[in-house]
Amino acid sequence: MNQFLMIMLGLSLTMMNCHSGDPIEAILTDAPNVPPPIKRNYPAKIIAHLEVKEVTRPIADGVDYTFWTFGGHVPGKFIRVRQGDTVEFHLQNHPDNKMPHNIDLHAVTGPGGGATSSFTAPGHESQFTFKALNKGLYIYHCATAPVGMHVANGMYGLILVEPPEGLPPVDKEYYIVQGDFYTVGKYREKGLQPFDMQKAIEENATYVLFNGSEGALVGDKAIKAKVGETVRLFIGNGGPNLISSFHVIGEVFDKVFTEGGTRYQENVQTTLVPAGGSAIVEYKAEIPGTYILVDHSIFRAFNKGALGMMKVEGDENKAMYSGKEVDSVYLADKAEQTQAIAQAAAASKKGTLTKEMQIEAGKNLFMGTCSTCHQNNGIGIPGVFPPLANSDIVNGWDKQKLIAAILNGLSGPIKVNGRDYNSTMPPMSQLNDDEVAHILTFVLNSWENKGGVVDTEEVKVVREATLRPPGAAK
Ligand code: HEC
Ligand SMILES: [Cu+2]
Repeated sequence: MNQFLMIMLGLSLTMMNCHSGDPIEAILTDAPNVPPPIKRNYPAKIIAHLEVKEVTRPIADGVDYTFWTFGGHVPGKFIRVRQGDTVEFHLQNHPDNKMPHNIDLHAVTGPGGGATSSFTAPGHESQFTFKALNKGLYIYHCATAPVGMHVANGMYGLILVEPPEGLPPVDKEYYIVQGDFYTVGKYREKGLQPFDMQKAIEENATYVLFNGSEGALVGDKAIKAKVGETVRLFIGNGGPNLISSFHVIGEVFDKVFTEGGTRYQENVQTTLVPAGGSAIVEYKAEIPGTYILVDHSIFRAFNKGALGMMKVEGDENKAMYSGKEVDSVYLADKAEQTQAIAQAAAASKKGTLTKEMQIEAGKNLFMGTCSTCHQNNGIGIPGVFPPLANSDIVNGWDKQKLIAAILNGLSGPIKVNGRDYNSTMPPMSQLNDDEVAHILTFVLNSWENKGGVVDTEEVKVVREATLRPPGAAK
């Protein structure tokens, strides 16, 4: 063989091993959206541009937080490549940012997963290239000191390295990442909340959230599917601290690619997603309704925000699920509830809160908090839970005493409307000052009670002036 032919052969072999065609600009998406499946049957050169932006946006209704993000949102943009692709990565640090940042992609084999090559000051751009050697679903995150703080501020996202043959087709794919957040103020305490380093060190999360804000996957932002469709969730956990027990109430996962790896487990109820790890979850939507996504470390779902929704539309299947009895207050009306509460929170921040808004928010808070004992209509259960409707206590006690009863609980003998009770109402000081004010305003204006308004300041004063029993929230 002559030399020329040898060279030609060598060249074409290199081309085959490496990649063919022009470089492709990666399609990146914001959660819960996922870039389209890769249809290529050859490895390519991929160019990815990811811009770090430090942004202030709501973490909960009426509560703002300054997030550091890969692309403007938490989680960062979803990156989808094919095993064998060569990725030319551009990390851009927006000139308005205050901090230097970098990126560690768990899909990268190489020092720091790219972090050592991507340290970028504000107004600069770094570039490095890696080959996607291993298939799987990987977290990426910032690894600039203090690393914990960068991660706690929302600097993480997912990169999927598809197997060469692609993933089996499904009808719907979604992108969800859990993260824990640490604010100086309590859960839902309004205003711009700074990061709390001490709470982060103690792993005492104020918020545990899907996709970076309470309600990111609730109401009309719920993920959707139709009866009969197959659903694939790309789940990540950015941490920085907590492990997720990811569960969808009312679904069994047909397949879980545990830890985002190659093998799947079948028929799983709850899957562990490590901090800095992932899982791919697949199931078929079979019964219409609203399904609640939670971290099954359940206080996180009810008291820290780790709650999302999937809405399934389509025909009932009575053989599989009768669809009768249960309904009540469980969680199904969370969407409506959040809306009224959000409205009141926003208005109170602007100083435009009205009694009507308080009553509406208070009603929604009452349902699910107080109604479990005092019943939806406030009449209680004779001999067990006293009535709030037309109650001589509600109408006789002053506001301070009512507020104190909610914050600190009540026990011992009490006569309500001529009937004796001697039981215990637990302290509900986990409710914030707004919430207590709304609930009491609702109670005072319902069921023939005397009317009136309780405002946040009055609750605050009582909270400061009275003692919580041991074990109650502050
Ligand atoms: C776990 C059950 C339970 C929950 C939840 C509960 N209560 Fe009570 N509540 C009681 C009991 C029991 C008493 C009577 C306590 C006693 O015997 O001393 C009571 C008493 C009261 C009273 C004084 C008596 C009356 O009937 O007027 C008020 C006011 C009241 N609760 C309001 C509330 C409000 C508002 C909420 C929601 C924030 C709430 N409660 C949640 C069990 C509960
Ligand atoms: Cu950073």
